[in-house]
Amino acid sequence: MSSSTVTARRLSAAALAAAAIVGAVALPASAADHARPDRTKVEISAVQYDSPGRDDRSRRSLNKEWVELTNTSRRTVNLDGWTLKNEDGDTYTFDHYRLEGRATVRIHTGRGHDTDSDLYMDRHNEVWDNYSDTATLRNDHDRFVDDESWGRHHRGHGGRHHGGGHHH
Ligand SMILES: [Ca+2]
Ligand SMILES: [Ca+2]
Repeated sequence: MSSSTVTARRLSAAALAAAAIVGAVALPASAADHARPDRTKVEISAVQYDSPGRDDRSRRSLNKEWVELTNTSRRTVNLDGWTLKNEDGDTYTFDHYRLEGRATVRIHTGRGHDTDSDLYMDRHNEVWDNYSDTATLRNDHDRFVDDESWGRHHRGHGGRHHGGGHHH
């Protein structure tokens, strides 16, 4: 195999996955190009797209619909200006929020008071489709960071992502 394969192995799995999804990120042409292995590592770690129980658009129901982001690095990441978007283009923009190293934040759909561990979109309608949707996270330069799909878009990597929903 060529030397680019060796270089590729040094990239983290996350970086490779991101590169595969955007499809536009070129791997280093030579070993002289650094692979920048220490990029910020914030990922969508969980999605509860189907709020448990009846979806009645109440604040309580909307806030049981959420997305969690985890900072897998040790360093605090400033999420100011980052966006979280659904397939319809409904967008939540982070406002002066800093996610500490190894920390997880839950972004609820409904109204509420933001804390270090919980943020609220203040929406009056659900944002994540129960059947099929994609949550996409982009940074303040509108660059792809991570996404998570479910339903018919599911890319088939093992178990299903049923947001804690139980069938009755
Ligand atoms: Ca939903
Ligand atoms: Ca439900």
